[in-house]
Amino acid sequence: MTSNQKLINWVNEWAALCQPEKVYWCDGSEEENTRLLSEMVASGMAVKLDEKKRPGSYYFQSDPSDVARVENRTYICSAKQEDAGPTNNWADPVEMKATLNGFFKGCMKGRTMYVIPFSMGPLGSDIAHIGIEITDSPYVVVNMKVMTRMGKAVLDVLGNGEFVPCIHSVGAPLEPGQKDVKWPCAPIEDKYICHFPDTNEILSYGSGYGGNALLGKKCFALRIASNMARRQGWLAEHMLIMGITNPQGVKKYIAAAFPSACGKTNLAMLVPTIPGWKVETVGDDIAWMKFGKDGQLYAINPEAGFFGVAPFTSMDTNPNAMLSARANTIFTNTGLTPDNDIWWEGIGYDAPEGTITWTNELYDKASGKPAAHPNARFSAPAFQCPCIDKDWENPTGVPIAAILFGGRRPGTVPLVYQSFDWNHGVFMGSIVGSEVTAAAIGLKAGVRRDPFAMLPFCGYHMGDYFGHWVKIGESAPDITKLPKIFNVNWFRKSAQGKFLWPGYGDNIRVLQWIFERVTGTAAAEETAIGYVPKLGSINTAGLEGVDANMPELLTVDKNQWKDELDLVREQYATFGSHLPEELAKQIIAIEQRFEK
Ligand code: TSX
Ligand code: MN
Repeated sequence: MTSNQKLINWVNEWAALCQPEKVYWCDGSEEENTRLLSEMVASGMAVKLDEKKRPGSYYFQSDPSDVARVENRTYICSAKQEDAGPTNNWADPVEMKATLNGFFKGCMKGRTMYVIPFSMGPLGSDIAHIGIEITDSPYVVVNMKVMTRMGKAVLDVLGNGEFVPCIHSVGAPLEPGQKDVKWPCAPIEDKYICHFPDTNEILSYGSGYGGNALLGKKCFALRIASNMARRQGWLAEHMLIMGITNPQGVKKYIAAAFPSACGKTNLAMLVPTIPGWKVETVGDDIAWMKFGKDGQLYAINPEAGFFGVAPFTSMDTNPNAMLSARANTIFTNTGLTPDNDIWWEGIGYDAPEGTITWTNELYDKASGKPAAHPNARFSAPAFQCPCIDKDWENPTGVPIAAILFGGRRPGTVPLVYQSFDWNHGVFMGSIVGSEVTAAAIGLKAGVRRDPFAMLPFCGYHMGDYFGHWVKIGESAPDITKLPKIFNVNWFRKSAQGKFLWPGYGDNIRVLQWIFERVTGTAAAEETAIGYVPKLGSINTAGLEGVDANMPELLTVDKNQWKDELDLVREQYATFGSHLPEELAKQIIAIEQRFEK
């Protein structure tokens, strides 16, 4: 299927080490996909869902120990520890390779080694990159088919070119005659998710779940790509991309970064509540951005599907996600209904009698045990999204007019504000944080900082990453064409603990203000922290009771911000000499503006 000798040699070397029963090169065809899915149904790993209710769709339950990304087993193996920074686990690349060699030796015994050629980004796009994933998990193959452009066409584009080598094993060899389990994986202490930024390699052992196993996504498109982007002068970001069209038919694209549990996928597919406005989706998770010849920043979505959190996705909260997952979708760790459909908490209707939980028990609401794991997922093809943008596969990308940051902030942070300039916007990205409840993480409740929503995904020193953003501003071909930068907060609460903003589809009202700041017509008040909407400049027509909340939603309180800046100083101290002085200066500038 390929004459790429480097690729052939590499596959042969890994086959010799892993000792699979056979090696299979994936062609990416429908026939291949259906065959693998049927084999998994036959082996008991998958359940085919009802063909009428959920055509072409399948259900999986993972091992109860293998349900999410494992950050404490995730490593950046750069030559120097300092380059990984204080927020990543580091391991020496030579030592880690030796350790992994021990684990990978014979790890695919009794299994098939699948070779998956995939493209992150539209095939042949200047912004796209090719990877090859070797895996012993057919579940990974069918997920990569949804989440990436995969198969023979990728090898044709690759030719004798470069690829990012991605090696994955569930870490569960089979002895002759040994019966396989439903979801093979290794115990937590044997799991390793390792990135080698100096050689662009990814090695993942022991987990079959999500970002640990679908190596194109977080491992490649963020951790490795952030290193490539740093070297080559572009941006690999944890951002959704959406198009917004106003009633006059003018269209602007924005990119937006949020920490987890802020409703990023909901925003990417928002259904506007004000007449005449339209939102279209380019991507819901990752953006790769490069300057075009015209000096504009262009973004592509490197993915081809949505790997969305299922619980609390409903026809009310996100109809476009529900409709994306109406067919040809893989569901993992949701509940399963007796008529072979899926169910989860917050889907919008009661669980049918006889629903089975993700741990394969009869669902009993009274037990308090949920039917779906909180991190249960759907893998749905992006082209099935009713609001997918017509340019979502445009190899040139889409021009980005604005970049948004946000988080769950019950206090301090206004509904929306705009940065004074690029570096002030970089500062806004660097201080992103989100309220976490004590119950959710078993720690003290409070703001968890997640700069640029990249803390778990930046493949190098976070301080250097801030520096890269500063440099992007400096290297811009035309600074007047740089995206304008905003921070949004849908989650501000009253003293009584009530959300002040309706959120969801009404967020279009905030997007309208942002849109009109970009086009130059919306009114703003200059405050110490940035441009805040002038009272009355957010469109609240038709909303009841919100006008009364607007002053509080837009308040910038000097004392709250003093506390905030103290916390930012603490956070910045952890980056040591890697923190760009341009950012340290921003704190002082804000304090000075408060004193004016
Ligand atoms: O996704 C959310 N978005 C973004 C939507 C485009 N959520 C869910 C967050 C968890 C994934 C939100 N929750 C949003 C929001 O804008 N806002 C809120 C908070 C909220 C919750 C319920 C109400 C209002 C705000 N209910 C009523 O006002 C009746
Ligand atoms: Mn994400």
